[in-house]
Amino acid sequence: GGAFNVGTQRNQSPPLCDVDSIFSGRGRRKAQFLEVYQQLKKELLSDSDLFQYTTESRSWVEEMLDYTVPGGKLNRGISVIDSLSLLKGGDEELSDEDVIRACALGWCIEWLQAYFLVEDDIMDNSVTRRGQPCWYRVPKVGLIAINDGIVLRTHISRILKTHFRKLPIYTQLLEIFNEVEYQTASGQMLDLITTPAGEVDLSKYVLPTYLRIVKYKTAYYSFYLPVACALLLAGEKDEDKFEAAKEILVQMGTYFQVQDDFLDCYGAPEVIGKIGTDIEDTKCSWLIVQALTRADDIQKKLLKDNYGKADHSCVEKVKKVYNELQLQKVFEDYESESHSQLVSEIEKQDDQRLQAVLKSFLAKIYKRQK
Ligand code: GPP
Ligand code: MG
Ligand code: MG
Ligand code: MG
Repeated sequence: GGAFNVGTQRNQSPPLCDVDSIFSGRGRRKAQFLEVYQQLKKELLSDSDLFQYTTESRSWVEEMLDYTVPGGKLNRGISVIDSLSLLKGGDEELSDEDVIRACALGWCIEWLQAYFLVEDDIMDNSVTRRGQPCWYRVPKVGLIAINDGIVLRTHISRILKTHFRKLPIYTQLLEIFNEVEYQTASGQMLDLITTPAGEVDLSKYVLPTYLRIVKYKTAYYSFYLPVACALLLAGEKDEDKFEAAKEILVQMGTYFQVQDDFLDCYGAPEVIGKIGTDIEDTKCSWLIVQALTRADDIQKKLLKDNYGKADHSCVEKVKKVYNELQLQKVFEDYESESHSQLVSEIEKQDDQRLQAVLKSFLAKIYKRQK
């Protein structure tokens, strides 16, 4: 334990593009977080009793990690340390060990996310991710990406073992990562079986079905998991705290996936870093669910005939109906309604520190553009 310095090895910081943010608190935290990535990568790429690398395999894994793990917004990962700091009452209360452990757990969540995204992009036939071709679209990679995703998943257990094996929370951490992965894979299954290939049955696209899919495929791993990790690191033992946080975080995760679905159609690819595929993929997206509750018979027919087709002109016809139904406005209303509901739920919590954690998470995603 305590094997590496935090914040002192400035010369080893990975390059940061946003010079202004380096000098702000957030930038420092992000730089610190990225330093821990370099360390974890080094540990994973060292030979062990379990696997001896060749030069070639080591550089494959290194390239795969650099391509798939650190290039996102890092919201989920950084939330662990942000939440721990709020739970403990400020950065001054964090020991070097706290910081390293929170960052290592944050990276476990980012690894989990990388694994899900590598596999999800194959399943969704997506083109770009985080402003570059999806990993499976890199010519030398192709379907090797399936196994790379599995490798990413196995890294999580390696990191947990190296950094947490000796702590009393180790079993709980293993359990929570396993359970959340189970929930996410189940949600992904719902997402996929609601839209079997070659079939367009719009009658399935109703709000309760939608809410069930997104709760499982997105909310648990993206929102509950980071906060649950921080609660465990903070030594929280009260099961009710976890449950109270879970309820609100699952609601927040639902709001987040509604934003994702909105941005799939209305976001600028150069901002969101990916090209939307929900209409082509016949997804049970928030937009189609809303459209179907508002469309007249002509619009319904247009949706039925054009949803789920790869053809550009079909996609445009669907988007035209969305615009006629003013779904941008419907989304804006949902966004502010959902925000005030979340704030009022958060304020019902009697633990002030937990309130701060939840509010800070909400602030990170409210009105996000990417
Ligand atoms: C997001 O759905 C859901 C996931 C990334 C979970 C994937 C789970 C697996 C077990 C593979 P999405 O397809 O809307 O995300 P995006 O828009 O980023 O492709
Ligand atoms: Mg998907
Ligand atoms: Mg996808
Ligand atoms: Mg999406």
